[in-house]
Amino acid sequence: MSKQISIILIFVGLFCASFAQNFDFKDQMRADRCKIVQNNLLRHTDKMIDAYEKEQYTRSFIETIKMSKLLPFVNDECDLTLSNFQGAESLNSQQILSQIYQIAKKIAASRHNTFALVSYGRELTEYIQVLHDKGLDESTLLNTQINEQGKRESGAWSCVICGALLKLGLNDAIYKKVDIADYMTNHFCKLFPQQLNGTCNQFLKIVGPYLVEAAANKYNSDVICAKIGACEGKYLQCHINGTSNPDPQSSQIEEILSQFKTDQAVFQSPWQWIVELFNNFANDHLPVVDLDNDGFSTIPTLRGYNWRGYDCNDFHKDIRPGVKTYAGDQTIDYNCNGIWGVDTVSGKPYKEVLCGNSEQYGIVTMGDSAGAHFEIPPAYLNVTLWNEKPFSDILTRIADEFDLPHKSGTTGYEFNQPFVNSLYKKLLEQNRCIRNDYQNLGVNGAMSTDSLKNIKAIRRNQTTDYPLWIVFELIGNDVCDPAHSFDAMTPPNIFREKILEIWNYLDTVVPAGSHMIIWGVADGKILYDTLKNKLEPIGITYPNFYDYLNCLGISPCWGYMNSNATTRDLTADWAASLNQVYRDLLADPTIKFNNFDLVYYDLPIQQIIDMAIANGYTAQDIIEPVDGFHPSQLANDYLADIFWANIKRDRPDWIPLKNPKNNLIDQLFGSPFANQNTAQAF
Ligand SMILES: [Ca+2]
Ligand SMILES: [Ca+2]
Ligand SMILES: [Ca+2]
Repeated sequence: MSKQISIILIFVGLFCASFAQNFDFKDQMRADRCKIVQNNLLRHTDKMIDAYEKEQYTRSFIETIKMSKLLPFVNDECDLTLSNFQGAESLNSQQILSQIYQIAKKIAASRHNTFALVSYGRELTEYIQVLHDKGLDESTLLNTQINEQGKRESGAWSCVICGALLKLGLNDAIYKKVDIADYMTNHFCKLFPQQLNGTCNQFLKIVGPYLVEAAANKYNSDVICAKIGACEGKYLQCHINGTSNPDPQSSQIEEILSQFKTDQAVFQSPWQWIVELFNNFANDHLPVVDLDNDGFSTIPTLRGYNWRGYDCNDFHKDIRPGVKTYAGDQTIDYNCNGIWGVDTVSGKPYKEVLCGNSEQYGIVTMGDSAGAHFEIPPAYLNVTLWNEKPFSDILTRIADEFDLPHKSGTTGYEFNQPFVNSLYKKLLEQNRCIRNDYQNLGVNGAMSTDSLKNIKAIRRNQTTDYPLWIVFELIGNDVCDPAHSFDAMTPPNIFREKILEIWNYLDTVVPAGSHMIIWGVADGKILYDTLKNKLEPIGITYPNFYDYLNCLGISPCWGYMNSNATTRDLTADWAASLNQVYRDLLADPTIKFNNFDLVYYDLPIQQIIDMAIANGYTAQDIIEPVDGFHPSQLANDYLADIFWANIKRDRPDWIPLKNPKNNLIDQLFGSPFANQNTAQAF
């Protein structure tokens, strides 16, 4: 038996011991919950053993942490928290500590290391303390090289994040009128949530002296990032401070760099821990906390109910949003719409009395970051707007992949927030019975060639569930990603093939009578025209910002976010050729699906701008200010109105009739438009 398996068994033993200790639960429900957790854990342990045998230690360790971290009630009821690792210490087992140390070392050696370090920095710091107490040397933990693959993939990101954060840090120090050394010691880590402090301090211990020295020598952020190794090779040519404000000669950078390299003892890429903040960790885009495995969750983030309707019973897979029929519906809210029980007057179930013959559609969004509503908060980048904790919500933001599906124009449900309006809201206004029936499958960076996998995360049963409105949108990545060259854009014939593949798959999973609304690929020329003379929140012009991201090779849309007019025009032509594929498909009488029909629209950017101006806003207000690319909150608001009006005009039969019982439902079960938390049907 390998050491790794032994440690897993020890963990399992500890977990089981904690179950044993808590076995005197008075509440049977709690015991049931713990049992489910235990089963999940055992299932998970099998996966872990498997992973260990394949030597994928780090992922499985992170998953274990996730598993124990992300079951909120478990912390109280089953005592399955990470403190069990600390329990290992109380057993006084040098062997266990040594194993934790080994695993931690492997985490440090992998490209996933910094995700673990950042997200669980506090715990890891505790481990390090324990290791230290046990006479083990923490420096070995830190003195591990990031593997080559990780470096290659993240080189540009480490450079931009270093550049941006350092520019911000230096701006902030100047703004606060504090000495840079004092700033790094006393302010920098406090900008982040407390959970990150341990990691941040560890990190500063390593790079802090270099930052202070560099700042004292009045190097700008580009030079400092080169000096500490965050920017290397070709990325040394990219300057966030713009070409009009040239950095010291590159030979000087090289000299500094070579000096740094001889000093450098620890991290190869010290900014790696922040780089990883931006990597998606939920690769399958399914809820992380989902005990009954029905695809719906009880927590908002990590693909939970910010993305898909709230699971009103996470211990029963047949109880979830969207279900049409279920035996025993008189006593159970089996479809989580908040409506259940029996009408005492008629003696019939409320489901029948209030929702009976009404027309019901769930809504699902399929596509990219625009559908998921990507946003980097502008306040992150403007030090004059910083409060004591400008990044206080960064963990939540990360846990939602920097998306705001709960505020999107398709599945948004936080109706009490400014400019939150959605097609889900429109459907809900027609019929309260669809409450909670939404799914947002948007994935940042998605394009036609990789979307089938994302879309398989849909949870719909063709026989037991209501039909869907499907918003199908891939508005940019096929002409934007990934290699910043026309050669990397999706050719129309491949686009056609991939779209058909996705639609054919959907025909096998969506209930009959569903409808699909297609948004075309954006003509993004308008972005540059609108923003060319404006300042990006970090304090440089958009053309400078675009050139910087293009230089690094990480622009979200090289073709449109480009100071070269010919490149922008050719990109728009390419987008038009892909939209022609949609038109041809819809015009072809041989392309038919059994379970849904389709309608296509160009993305109405000009119409959104016209609406913004008519309402006293500017064209700039419809674009996310930080990335200068995505539709803003205001644009999401208008998109919902525009597409609802389009469907009403062109496909009036798709609009469900207004349920005459809406007011009665609001009286009996509460209005979805009245409560703070409108996701939960309680
Ligand atoms: Ca569930
Ligand atoms: Ca459920
Ligand atoms: Ca119900």
